[in-house]
Amino acid sequence: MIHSPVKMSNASGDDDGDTGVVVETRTKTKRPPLYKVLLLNDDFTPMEFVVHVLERFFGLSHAQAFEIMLTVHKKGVAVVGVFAFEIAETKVGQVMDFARRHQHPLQCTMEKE
Ligand code: TYC
Repeated sequence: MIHSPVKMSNASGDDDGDTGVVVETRTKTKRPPLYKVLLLNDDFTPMEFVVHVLERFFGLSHAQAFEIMLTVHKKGVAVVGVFAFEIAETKVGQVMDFARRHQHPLQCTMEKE
């Protein structure tokens, strides 16, 4: 016997409940807010210490670190980097801790971009 490819309606109640309505969903992917990490100038922290901090905790080259240190020294403040909240928080903590352990008054803060 040959079966013909015909979709059969029936009255036997085996309907799958699919009404055929397609509901499209839009996935809203909000990027997480970013935070600027700022380094502040003071009159006491040695320049070499600041350069070391920038190399150590922000992965900057010596030249980049020196440049940012000089910007802070001349202008009072500079953005060192921009990160997600937890990363920024960790870096601020690492810098503050390191400065305190070496008895330097270096200040590092963060603010929402
Ligand atoms: N002003 C400091 C000095 O003359 C150097 C310095 C630079 C300190 C940057 C802090 O974030 C800073 N020794």
